[in-house]
Amino acid sequence: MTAMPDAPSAHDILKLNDLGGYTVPTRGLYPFQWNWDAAITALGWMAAGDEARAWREVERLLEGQWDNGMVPHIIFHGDAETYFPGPEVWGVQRSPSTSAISQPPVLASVMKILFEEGHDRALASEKLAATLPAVINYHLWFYRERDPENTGRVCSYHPWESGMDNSPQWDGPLAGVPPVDAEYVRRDTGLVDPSERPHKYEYDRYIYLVQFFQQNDHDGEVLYRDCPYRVEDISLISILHRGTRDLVALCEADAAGLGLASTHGEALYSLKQSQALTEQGIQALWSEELGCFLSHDARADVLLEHVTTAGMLPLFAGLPNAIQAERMGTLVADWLAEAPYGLASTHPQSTRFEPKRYWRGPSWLHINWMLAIGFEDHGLIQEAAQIKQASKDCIAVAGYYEYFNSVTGEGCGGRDFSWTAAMDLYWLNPLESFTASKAPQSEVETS
Ligand code: 9WN
Repeated sequence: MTAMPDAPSAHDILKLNDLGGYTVPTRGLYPFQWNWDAAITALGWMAAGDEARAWREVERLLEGQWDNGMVPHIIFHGDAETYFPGPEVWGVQRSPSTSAISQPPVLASVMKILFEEGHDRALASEKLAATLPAVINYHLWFYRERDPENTGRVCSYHPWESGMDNSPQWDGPLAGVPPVDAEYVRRDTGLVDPSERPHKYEYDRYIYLVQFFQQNDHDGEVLYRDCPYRVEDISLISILHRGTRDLVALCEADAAGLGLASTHGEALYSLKQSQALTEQGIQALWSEELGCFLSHDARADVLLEHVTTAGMLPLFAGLPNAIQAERMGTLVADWLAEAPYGLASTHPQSTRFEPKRYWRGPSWLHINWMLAIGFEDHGLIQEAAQIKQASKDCIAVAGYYEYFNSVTGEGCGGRDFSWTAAMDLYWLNPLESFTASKAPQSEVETS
């Protein structure tokens, strides 16, 4: 709940950003539907009392799914001049046009929540049955295409695929990517303060990769072999793992009476094998010295030694053992002491910490939500509560911005932002009408 007088409410923001079944993250800066934004925003629609609209968000996102199962990171449902790179730069020939990479698949975990907490049971069962097969294919695609060697650690081909675009984690691997050999005009820096955005150095390489995908016809085998950027991304691995656990649980509990476990038996078997691989493979990414998990540059075979919120996301997936979870818990107090409007995306003691530059230090509330769930799942209740309070403080100071300066609480990036509004509605300050109407009887057990 924001303290700003006359500011639009969180629900108003969702309505303002609604372009007809899909919600743009914010007007102008991001005029299309983004993958993990859409999932988080669906929670907001449900919490605002519009369950049908929440499921519609999911359906519209799945309109962008490729035949191979990938759900892209951007779905270009309409035209817009205010974003670069748009559909013509990605060059994907399908309708609706899309980008050619994905994003952290928090969708399955969100669908489990929509299903469990929605009180229109008939709607929940109908929509789950209609959308779940596509999401199963999406997860199968991730493991098949992005971990062909069965390491248990899927990789990403672009910093945008992590959703944490200019995180210090990617500095090393991005240095191995050549700059694009063409002129281009960015739109973002004309719309928000450039000191809150990535540098040209990074954009030159982001765009090189976009061209590289196109030049190689998006061929999975070629990209795995030749893409100059290939990173085992700890947040992607963790969010995928949690999502797979939630998918399997939804099918096996058969709470909707849809017989999903038998219809998708083979797929579930394969997903469970992938889960087992990740449970083993993740340990290669633990840093005993830093006390958190790390991403890994698969091309250079180097662990990326930066303490970031990404490195704590294995908690969300139930991947750390009890000792590792405790170690991560001990980081939180210091982290918040130096950057109280946390949790800062990069640890404030890092030499690369920049409190207002995008993923190099600001706080992002959907990440906080996943971390709070993760700490709570591991019995670290106090850490979860601290992260939740810090998130409330961000909104109280600045309102519904895209992200927040973790030292001052100042709002950064786009304003009237969908996922921040959604996190307020669903997690931080739910309306009484929503909490009173939850349907606890439908909860599905996750093992
Ligand atoms: C590139 C929409 C997206 C988020 C990402 C965030 C930012 C895009 C950009 O905006 O990325 O995908 O152009 O900066 O980093 O996490 O999904 O909100």
